[in-house]
Amino acid sequence: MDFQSLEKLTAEKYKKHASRTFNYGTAGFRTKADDLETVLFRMGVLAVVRSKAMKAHIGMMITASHNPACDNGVKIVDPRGEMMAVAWEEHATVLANAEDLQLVASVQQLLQQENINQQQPAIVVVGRDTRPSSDVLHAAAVAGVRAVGGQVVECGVVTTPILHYRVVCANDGGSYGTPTNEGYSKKLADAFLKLQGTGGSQSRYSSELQFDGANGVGGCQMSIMAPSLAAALTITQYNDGKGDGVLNYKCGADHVKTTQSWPGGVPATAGTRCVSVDGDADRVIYSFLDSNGAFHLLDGDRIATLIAGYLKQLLTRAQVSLKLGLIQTAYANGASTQYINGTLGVPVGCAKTGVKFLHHMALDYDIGVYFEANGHGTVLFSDAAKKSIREAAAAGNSVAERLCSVIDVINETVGDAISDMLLVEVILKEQDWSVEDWNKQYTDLPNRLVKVLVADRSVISTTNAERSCVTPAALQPAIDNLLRSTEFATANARAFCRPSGTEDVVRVYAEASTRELADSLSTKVSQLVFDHAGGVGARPK
Ligand code: NG1
Ligand code: ZN
Repeated sequence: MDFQSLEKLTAEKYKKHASRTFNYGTAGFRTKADDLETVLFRMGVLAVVRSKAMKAHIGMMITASHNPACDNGVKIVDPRGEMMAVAWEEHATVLANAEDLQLVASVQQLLQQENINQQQPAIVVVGRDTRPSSDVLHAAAVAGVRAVGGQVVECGVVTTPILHYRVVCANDGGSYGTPTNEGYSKKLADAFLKLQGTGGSQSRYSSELQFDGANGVGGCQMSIMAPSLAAALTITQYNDGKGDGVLNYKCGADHVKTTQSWPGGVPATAGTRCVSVDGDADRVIYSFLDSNGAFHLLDGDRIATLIAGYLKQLLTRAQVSLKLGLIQTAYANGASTQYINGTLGVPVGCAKTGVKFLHHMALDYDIGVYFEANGHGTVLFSDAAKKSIREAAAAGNSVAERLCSVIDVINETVGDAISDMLLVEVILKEQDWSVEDWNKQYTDLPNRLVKVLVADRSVISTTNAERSCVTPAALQPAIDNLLRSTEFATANARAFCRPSGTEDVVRVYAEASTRELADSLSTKVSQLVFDHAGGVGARPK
């Protein structure tokens, strides 16, 4: 490798900002866009090194997902579509923080440490969202890749799931799908239309829906795909990014889920499904207003249970024996876990927050459904599972044939709002369910998710998939005490706290049988966190 160009660009164009430390967290680097140009340049370099190490195409997605429009970020995607291996997060952090004059030495050290063949060609697949800062950051990333002799495959402005899809297709010679944006749209739309057929005599299901694009790239992608879905789905788009609406502002999946309210910019039409995606379209949330105008949320837990229940039904009907399981996090509503175990009879596991942990646990099953409550999730099919389903289909089993199309409509490479939406629509139509019917399957426990500011969130450490605190030592006993008190002991109450991996806050989650109790529990646990873990500012009340 030749480092002249890297040295020159570092000295002249991509000088490091003084006095800022960057940390590659759960979602890569994510912060105010103004601070990120140098980081993106360096991540271009890192992606080249990772590509040489893996002898494969590596992905790079420039986005800050559901964060405000002024933020941005970057995630590196490994060859099979997973988040970059945890061991390399530290390498990314080291490169991002190296002094300008030390950068080349840091890269050389990494090459040596990982025993990388420098002659190995490197290819980086790059995508970006619609943020105002994404173009400049994209230019910096590409400059970084090229500075050390890497080749760039441009995806343009795409959703995060398209970028993951493109990385996977580029590495497997196209067997997962054609490695282009059009290839992605066509694969999903074809599978969807095949599953929906034409017409049908549904009395409860309606093919009409409202789509809230969060004023981001999900809106753009839906504009591309809606015409090809039109035979089976009447989509009216809002917050599609074409007007003057601001990205993620009072709309989109994160807003709807966290505020538990109807998205701005979407007409309040009773009984119509509203599908909200986040700023990079890897999360999806459904909601609707009933005839009294009351708001109802159908979140990731609800989507996961719908999908798991449906897959179980198909496997039984197809008489294909495969191990199906569902993975949630501690944030899953207790009522959904109860429903999965009790009513659906599907085994359920709990993973730490962060897609990579859910993904990993889902691999324990032949068919692993994983979803975060916030609407990020997908389904993974093992190679053996695909083989037995395909063999059954080839032998004339029509349910297995349907399962093959279900596999094709799913984006296994990462959580994908549009793919998940299409699958939900397939299931609702096949069950002939209205959105109210879907909502009736179980009743969510009222819950509250709040943030507590502390001086140093790393004083909190957790165990048991983040459901119990280990340190500060007195915190968990205090929470347990509270949960044992007469007020909460018989109220189906549950609460936990953990340091966020993406924001400088501690998150507190509480649920209980009534809204009042859930709110009161969340306040009381927040006060315990504040008192035991060095709260700053005003004590929660
Ligand atoms: P943190 O900030 O670690 O809670 C949030 C989400 C995660 C995940 C990541 C990545 C919640 C409670 N947490 O993580 O589920 O989506 O962001 O974007 O929703
Ligand atoms: Zn996202």
